[in-house]
Amino acid sequence: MKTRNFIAGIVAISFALSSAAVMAQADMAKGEVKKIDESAGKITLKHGPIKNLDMDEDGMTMVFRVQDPAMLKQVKVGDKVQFQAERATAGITVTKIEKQK
Ligand SMILES: [Cu+2]
Repeated sequence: MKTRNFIAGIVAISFALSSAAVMAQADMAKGEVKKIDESAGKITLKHGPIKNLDMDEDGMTMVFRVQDPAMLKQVKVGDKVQFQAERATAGITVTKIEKQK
């Protein structure tokens, strides 16, 4: 009986983890790289809605800071990307970016 509860617990945990991963994925905003400024650590993205920033409009172009300048090496102008951004004191900052698959 104890073993069965343990297994049920594992199943519940892995289910919770996988749905959290799905939610994180759904939180990614879509965009297109318009400009990269490595020396300033900035990227210009034409982006779709960004739910966590209360940006609902589609096709808005704006400049973002990047959390880590190395992120700018992962993408190039013209790439379609998905990304996460947060409001920080220094400005809106991209915390994660990857090419759209
Ligand atoms: Cu915007």
